[in-house]
Amino acid sequence: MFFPLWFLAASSALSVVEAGPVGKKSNIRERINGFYALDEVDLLQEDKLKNFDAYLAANPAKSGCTLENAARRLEWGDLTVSQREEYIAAVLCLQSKPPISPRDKYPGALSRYDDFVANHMTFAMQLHSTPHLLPAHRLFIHQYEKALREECGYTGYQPYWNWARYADDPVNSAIFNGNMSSMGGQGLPIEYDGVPSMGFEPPYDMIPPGGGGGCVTEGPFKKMNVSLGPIGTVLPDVPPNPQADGFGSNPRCLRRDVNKYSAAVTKANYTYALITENDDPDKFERVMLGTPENNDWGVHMGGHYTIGGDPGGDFFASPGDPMFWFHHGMIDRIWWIWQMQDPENRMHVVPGSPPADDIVDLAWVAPPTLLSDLLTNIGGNDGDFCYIYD
Ligand SMILES: *[C@@H]1O[C@H](CO)[C@@H](O)[C@H](O)[C@H]1NC(C)=O
Ligand SMILES: *[C@@H]1O[C@H](CO)[C@@H](O)[C@H](O)[C@H]1NC(C)=O
Ligand SMILES: *[C@@H]1O[C@H](CO)[C@@H](O)[C@H](O)[C@H]1NC(C)=O
Ligand SMILES: [Cu+2]
Repeated sequence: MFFPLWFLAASSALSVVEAGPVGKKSNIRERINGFYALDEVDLLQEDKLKNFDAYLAANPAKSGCTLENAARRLEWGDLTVSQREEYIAAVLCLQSKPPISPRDKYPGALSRYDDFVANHMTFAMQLHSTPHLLPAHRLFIHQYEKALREECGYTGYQPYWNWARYADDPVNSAIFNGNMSSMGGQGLPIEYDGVPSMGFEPPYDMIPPGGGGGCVTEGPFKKMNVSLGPIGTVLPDVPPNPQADGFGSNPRCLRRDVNKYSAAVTKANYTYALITENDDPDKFERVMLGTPENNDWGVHMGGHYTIGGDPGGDFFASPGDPMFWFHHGMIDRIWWIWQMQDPENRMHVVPGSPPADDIVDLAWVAPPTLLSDLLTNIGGNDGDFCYIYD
């Protein structure tokens, strides 16, 4: 099966900017980074936080979660090298623990890490449906973060990937440069045609190859076993899964095509326009997922194919690349900034207006949860959500 387009398959600056004196946020940035300037989306977030603060004062979370006591998910480039190493060690730990997903159905899930991949493959359609896309991924990331912390002793929170910081040269970034405190490098170069984008007009009908596509041979994940899938691979020569459903054991290397052409649509001006120009929730989601009529891939596809490869470019098995969580963290962050522009009206809406009793059920990853309780990061999920992006 070939699913080059995420949404079709689901059917449906570097000048230094003075960070304002907005609470701890700017202090944290100044303390640990001093390297990356805030971009227009960062500044929008800072500005809208004031709005959100006032909203929370009038509508406090029952759980007692506040902006002050919320966990802070940091951008990868704002972590210290030792914080990055701690995170990486936790991911490797999860990849070394035995799985809990049903053994008979998922023989290819070789680790606790793979449990999450198998889950995404199983629930791909519901995870990506409107209205589930944003809230269900929020829950999915949260459970992953929890597993890193509770099962592998990680003391931080899930980092996110502000695509814009690295979009000009992702291969040489703190995320993908391949050193031992990066999330692994570019794949070895292979010959392939790139990723076809059905429904788009030339030259946007193809994401050109980014110079990789083969095995990742540098960094902490060079020995990683990708086992589940492929189901919807975008690369040649990925060995087929022994089971038709993709759940058989198929150990192979992690492959990537870290891709600046795809990254070009994730620069800050695209994300800023997405957040500020789409008041209607349905339109916000649609523009995020890509609009063929405008030949715009959308930041969601842009980020996925900046990673590309196997399983990163596979609609079903994409969480098998450890960068998945960073990308969907950024998507979650964008949703939150969109909400903060008008919290009175946006903290309780989601694209597609689901019925009040709509349930998100991720089986072994999380207990069944009311979708309407997943719409706020401050006190949602019965109080279990209490985090912000910094
Ligand atoms: C890896 O590269 C990043 C970004 O250039 C750098 O900050 C970090 O110190 C490097 N880590 C190691 C272990 O060399
Ligand atoms: C990958 O899988 C092979 C075959 O199952 C196994 O021998 C090897 O130890 C695994 N490597 C890692 C890093 O888990
Ligand atoms: C973002 O900026 C680039 C030029 O740097 C421009 O080509 C592109 O159209 C802009 N995108 C949006 C959505 O404004
Ligand atoms: Cu997904």
